[in-house]
Amino acid sequence: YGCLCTSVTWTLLLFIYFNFTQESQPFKNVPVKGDLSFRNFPRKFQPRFTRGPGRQSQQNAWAKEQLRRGAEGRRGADLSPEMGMIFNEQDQEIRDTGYHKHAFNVLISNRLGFHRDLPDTRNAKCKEKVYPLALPTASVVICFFNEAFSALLRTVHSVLDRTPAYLLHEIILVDDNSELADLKEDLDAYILKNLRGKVKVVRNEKREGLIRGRMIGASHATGEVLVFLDSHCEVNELWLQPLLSPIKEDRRTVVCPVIDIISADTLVYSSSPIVRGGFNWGLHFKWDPVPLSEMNSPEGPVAPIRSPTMAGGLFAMERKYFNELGQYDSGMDIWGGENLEISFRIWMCGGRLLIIPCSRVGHIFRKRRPYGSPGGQDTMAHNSLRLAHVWMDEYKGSCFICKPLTRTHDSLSVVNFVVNSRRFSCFCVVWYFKFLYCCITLTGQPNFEPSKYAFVTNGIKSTKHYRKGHLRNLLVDKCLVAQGRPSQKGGIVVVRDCDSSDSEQEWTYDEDHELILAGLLCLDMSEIRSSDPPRLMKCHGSGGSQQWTMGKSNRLYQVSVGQCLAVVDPLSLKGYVAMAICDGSQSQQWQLED
Ligand code: LR7
Ligand code: MN
Repeated sequence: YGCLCTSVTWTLLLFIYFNFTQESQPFKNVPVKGDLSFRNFPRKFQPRFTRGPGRQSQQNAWAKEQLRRGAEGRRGADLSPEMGMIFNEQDQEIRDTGYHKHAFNVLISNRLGFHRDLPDTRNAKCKEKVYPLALPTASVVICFFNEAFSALLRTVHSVLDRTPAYLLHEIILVDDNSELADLKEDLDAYILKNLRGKVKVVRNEKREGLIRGRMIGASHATGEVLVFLDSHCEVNELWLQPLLSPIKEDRRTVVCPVIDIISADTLVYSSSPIVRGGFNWGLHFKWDPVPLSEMNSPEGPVAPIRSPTMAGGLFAMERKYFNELGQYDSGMDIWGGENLEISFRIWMCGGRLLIIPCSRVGHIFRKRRPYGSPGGQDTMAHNSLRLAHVWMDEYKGSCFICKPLTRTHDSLSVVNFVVNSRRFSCFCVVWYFKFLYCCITLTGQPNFEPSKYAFVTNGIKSTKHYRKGHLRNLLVDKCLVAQGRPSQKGGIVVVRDCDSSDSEQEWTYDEDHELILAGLLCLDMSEIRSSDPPRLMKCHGSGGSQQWTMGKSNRLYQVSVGQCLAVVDPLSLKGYVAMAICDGSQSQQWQLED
């Protein structure tokens, strides 16, 4: 009797153990590198599964996916497209409000957590370089306004994970009076629990904008060098030493890392080409190719590059030099223009600005800025006007031709800043154009024709591998076509009777995972509302909203939406299609056939 009792108890215990642990810890048995398991993240960032019978299979699918990616480590370059998969309404909600508030895929950002591996995008020669051990210490200053919590924390942790402690004096977060409900409490709680003593938070009582925000951050800093970062960055391997070492050699050197690209739709981290900063007559920043004359250093591809301007968000500068040079123009509001202004000031007043190819930092490039200015003003125009009045001298006129509106602005408020800045002995703008931007034409005007600097980013399409054919839905046995003309931008797609002789029904599926109808437009998903149907849009070649994967069970999976293309109502003659949670049903099965 005793024996029976013991074995019943054991069976019961085992039963409870397996069921309970399997349910609450889906990744328990998954061997993964690093901390791939979501159990390590705050509850809020763990994937959510629907209750009920489908739960186990969702968890299994996730676990399998983790396993697949775990084998490679969670490297930013080869994230699985399934990373954005939508399982339920909560996922949908996180994704849609994320795009709305932050203009990038917050669902994937949350799933990535606060740490991840990144592909080492440096030139191989960088690994041979040695840097002095004794370098100035750094205060990293990160301003943020309504940033997504996971992106902000990944920025902070990437710095902590990849910076030698003895060089990292402090991290200062400047909260620019963010309005998001939980951000303040979440951040305070997280720092108290995990980052006490490592990260300082400074809070602005009113919205100041990133320019005054950085000045406030700098005023709290006590390290020798200020390093500014945006709040949605990830620093790469050995990023800081290459920045500090030229500053140590010459304190009037300001340095920028190469800004690698983190995709807003997929969070994939990829390498940027080596380019330098320029600008146009509208006083907008742009990238220029590096002229051959600047590339003849014996160090070759890893040598620092002189750059006329900086992008603005990511740079390092000796703290005392930042103060001596006059910090920023505190009359500039919210966003824009400060990067060109400080660039001109650095060069014209005896400093230099370098891009350091061996230092790499990724930045999430969003398609739009997710915030405005408090009064709705065009702060870029306001700030550019100040910049023109302070620095453009005889070239002011050229700027105002481009931006006639700004001419009417009151220029008195800049007088103080001019007087302050120009108390240094600074060169005039002609010097800057002639000796730095080196593009004075015969007429004496600086030459910024865009065509001269036209920059080829994409390879030639015709050399790509692709598949061609009709896209037949297996449930209704109809083909995906344009509702109107296939050349009509913004048009929706529907299913109609297949006609194999009709070239307007022909899709091309290329290496970039684009679906192109009749060789004209790409099938594209709106970032804001994934409940909108996909539309035909101009191909942009940067993945995300136009990236579709085919394969597994014939589904057409949209990477940035995390859903599958489905026929809405099989019985309706309208033939509408829409995105839906992938469920493997026949309405979601498509075949590309010749
Ligand atoms: O009112 C604000 N208060 C803030 O604290 C507005 C913004 N911010 C914060 C914001 O949360 C972010 O961390 O300031 C930082 C920069 O703002 P973004 O990310 O909206 O700017 P951006 O990346 O679109 O713009 C680029 O140009 C700006 C001009 O004012 C700044 O210099 C940004 O730092 C700069 N970003 C980069 O250089 C990254 C690479 C982009 C390129 C090319
Ligand atoms: Mn930014």
